[in-house]
Amino acid sequence: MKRLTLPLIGVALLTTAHSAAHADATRADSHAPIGVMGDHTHAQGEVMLSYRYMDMSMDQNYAGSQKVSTSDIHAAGYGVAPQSMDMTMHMLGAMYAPSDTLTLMAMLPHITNDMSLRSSMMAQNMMNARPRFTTESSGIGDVKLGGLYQLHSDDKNTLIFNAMISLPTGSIDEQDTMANPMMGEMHMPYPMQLGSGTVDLLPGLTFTQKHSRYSWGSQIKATLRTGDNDNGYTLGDRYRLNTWIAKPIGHRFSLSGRASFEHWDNIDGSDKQLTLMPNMVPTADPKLRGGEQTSLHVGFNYVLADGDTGNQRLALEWGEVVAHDLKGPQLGTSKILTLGYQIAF
Ligand SMILES: [Cu+2]
Repeated sequence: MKRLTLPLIGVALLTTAHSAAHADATRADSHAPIGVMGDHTHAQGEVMLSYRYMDMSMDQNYAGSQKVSTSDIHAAGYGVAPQSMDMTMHMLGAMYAPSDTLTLMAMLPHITNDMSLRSSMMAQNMMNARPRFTTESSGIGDVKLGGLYQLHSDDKNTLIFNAMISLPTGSIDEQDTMANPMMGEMHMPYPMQLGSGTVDLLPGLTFTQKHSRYSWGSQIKATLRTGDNDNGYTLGDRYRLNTWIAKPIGHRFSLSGRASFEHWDNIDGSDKQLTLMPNMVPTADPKLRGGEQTSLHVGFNYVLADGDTGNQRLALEWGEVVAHDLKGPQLGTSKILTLGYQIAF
């Protein structure tokens, strides 16, 4: 009995306090924090175009939740240890609503990966490895297409079914010069490839609730790979839970806080183009790719204009990963920055 009373009182209070709340598309927090995708649908006939810039940085290796140093990795017998990695992404998005309940969506990413690595003394002496080197890959990533279907919508609550797929448009044959420049360009390990190489299903559910003084939402999404790619492997499935709360300040601005939990499996099979041995560098080992991370984010949405020039928005979100549990040694993400511009008309 006691367990039920508290939430019931809570719900009753919120209902009375905010009974005047109603759906308002121009509210800054009517869109989720910019790091969340597929959180909202549009009214029939509406079009939205968006641009996002994302930066993910990694600068620490982990095995489980323990930090692992470069010398630990060299001591474990690896000739080369990744030091840091930076992934930047430019993403164009388009949304169109043929009806109030269905919004179609497409996303086109352009990805740049930069990795810094360090060779062990032994690799330097025995294999002419450069002490330090960087590798880079850049190009179009996997295009995502699909729809967002509104399962339920009232003045306050919205439930969306996310039905997207990811197409293998990103390259899985990226090459660069490795530790020994004499060997020329070589096929790069898994994290430096730009796409999955498989058709991936991206189902999800997004719930949002609006009150007059705040709003919150929660989204669960999966990335489910189908089949093997042309190089004979399948990236691990991913699962992500996002929960956020946002507070409007004035008519055009909202502040947000978000917590995200992500789990991803190891790679199935192994890349037949990869000549680097898994005991040379950890990134070449398909069994050292799985993991989990929890991140916390703060951000804002700002409605720039709402009128003849369309509903224009600017948004920024900055996040930090606070807990890692990685099959390792594996580089863990430390910081995530997302910047976005959206225009709807
Ligand atoms: Cu939109």
